[in-house]
Amino acid sequence: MSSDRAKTAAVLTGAGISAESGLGTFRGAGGLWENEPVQEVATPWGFAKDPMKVWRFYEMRRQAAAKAAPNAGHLALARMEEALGDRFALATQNVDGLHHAAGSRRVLELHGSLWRFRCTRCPHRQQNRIVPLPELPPRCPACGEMLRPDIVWFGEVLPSDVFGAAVEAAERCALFLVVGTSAVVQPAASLARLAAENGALVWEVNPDPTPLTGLCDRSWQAPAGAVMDEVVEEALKAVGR
Ligand code: BV8
Ligand code: ZN
Repeated sequence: MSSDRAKTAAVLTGAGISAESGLGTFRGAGGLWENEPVQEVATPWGFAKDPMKVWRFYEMRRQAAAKAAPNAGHLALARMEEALGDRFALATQNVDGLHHAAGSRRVLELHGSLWRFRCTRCPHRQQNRIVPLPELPPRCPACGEMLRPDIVWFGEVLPSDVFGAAVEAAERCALFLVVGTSAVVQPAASLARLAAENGALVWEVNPDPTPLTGLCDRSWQAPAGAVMDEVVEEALKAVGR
């Protein structure tokens, strides 16, 4: 490992890190996808077919996320950023905003955010934390057209600047942490393999095994909230505070 690589750490999180904040994960028992077929609520064609169904799904998620507080897992990662500064990068697949709420300042939101809308016709974008929304679907203040959640649905490309930054962080890091993701969604899940191919240590935190577990140098088969303080301490030792 060359000297400049010994300095940086990168993290990829998924729905599992928000589980202990009371937010549903997608796959697995009671998951979000169990009640709502993905095709109908998390794809552009589902939105085109029945925008109100999609808006009700996201309104329900906004209402749940508005009541959720960051847990020890989110807080540990905010402390890790504090300790490492720009030698740290956090990419999340989550759209709930809980990393920001925990104090993380630079969060690469690979799949967008529940708290941002964009217009389906003009360039208007907005932050929107109004819960509940007074009307569904929300309308564009600039052109009157329907707004959509600023979220990356299946079949849509990830924001290239955000994903590009995550790729760069994965390529240059000495340590890559994967926390709370089933590692089935691409291209986010590929970041861990990319880090490993570039010589990084890969550590995983997940109560269940995933397709990445085999390539990990260390794994904690435990809930993130219970072990992230220890994982962060070990990580800071591994990359040097
Ligand atoms: C793209 C936004 C292409 C919505 C999400 C066929 C057709 C079309 C596309 C594809 C296809 N086949 C493959 C693809 C690619 C597709 C894909 O990967 N599909 C998978 C399912 C096979 N990917 C895409 O479509 C991506 N775009 O490829 O574009 C393209 C290319 C060029 C040009 C045009 C197009 C877009 C992917 C993004 C989709 N949007 N979310 C929303 O959030 O509402 S993905 C969705 O899954 C969420 O973002 C979520 O974050 C993500 C991953 O899920 P996880 O976070 O891992 O959550 P999950 O429930 O799965 O797992 C939770 C884990 O936590 C479990 O392992 C559990 O054990 C663990 N856990 C539980 N409790 C805890 C815990 N861990 C720690 N602590 C705990 N307490
Ligand atoms: Zn508009």
